[in-house]
Amino acid sequence: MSSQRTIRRDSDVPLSNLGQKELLFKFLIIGDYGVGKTAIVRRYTEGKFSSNYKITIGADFAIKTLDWDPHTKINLQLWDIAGHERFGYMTRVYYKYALAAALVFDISRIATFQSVKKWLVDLREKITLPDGSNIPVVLLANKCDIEHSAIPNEQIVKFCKENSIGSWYITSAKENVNIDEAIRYLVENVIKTRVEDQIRDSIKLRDGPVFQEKNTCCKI
Ligand SMILES: Nc1nc2c(ncn2[C@@H]2O[C@H](COP(=O)(O)OP(=O)(O)OP(=O)(O)O)[C@@H](O)[C@H]2O)c(=O)[nH]1
Ligand SMILES: [Mg+2]
Repeated sequence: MSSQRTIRRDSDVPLSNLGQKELLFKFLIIGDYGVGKTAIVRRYTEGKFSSNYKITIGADFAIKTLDWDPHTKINLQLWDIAGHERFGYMTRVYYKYALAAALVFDISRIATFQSVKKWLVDLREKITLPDGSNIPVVLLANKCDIEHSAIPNEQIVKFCKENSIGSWYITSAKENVNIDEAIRYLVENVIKTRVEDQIRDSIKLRDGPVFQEKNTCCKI
């Protein structure tokens, strides 16, 4: 039996009568266990927070639709990846087709900041954009609402610079601090890259050789 499955990736679906584009973006939320990944996804997609800790097994995902501009609708898929090491062997499967990632640590647990590098290396080893470049990453220092012996901002800034992380935010899923802003940063980044790609492709097309259409037919 032969069947062909088309995988939709970051695709453009015209909404027929409105002349609108509908895009699908897959984003990853990664970082050590207990740092607040599920809480961030829940805050962003449902506007809710719970102080109960329920470990994520494998991965989970939630969708939020954004009316980005009058011509563009974005279906944002947030993949909430389990932080516990025992699920680590599965990450390659979950990372597939992701366009961006939020890397989270718990500002009150320094060990979770020390793990950020490991998560980043693992991510970049396993996924690149079709042109070979790294996917955009934002770093989130979560749980800023609780008492913490702070990791100095300079240390975080330095880490981002040394590891080509575009931006970082101090966040709280509990008190809804900077969650929307951080995700928005990633969406803007992905859109910017798409536009640059389109411009580059159109330049390539204009510079490329001109093929004359021939009257050919294909036999299979
Ligand atoms: N005070 C405070 N607690 C938070 C915040 N975000 C998450 N938590 C709490 O931290 C605990 C762990 O949060 P989760 O979102 O389940 O952590 P996770 O990163 O998804 O953990 P895994 O699924 O095991 O990888 C829960 O008890 C949350 O309520 C926050 O911003 N502030
Ligand atoms: Mg979780």
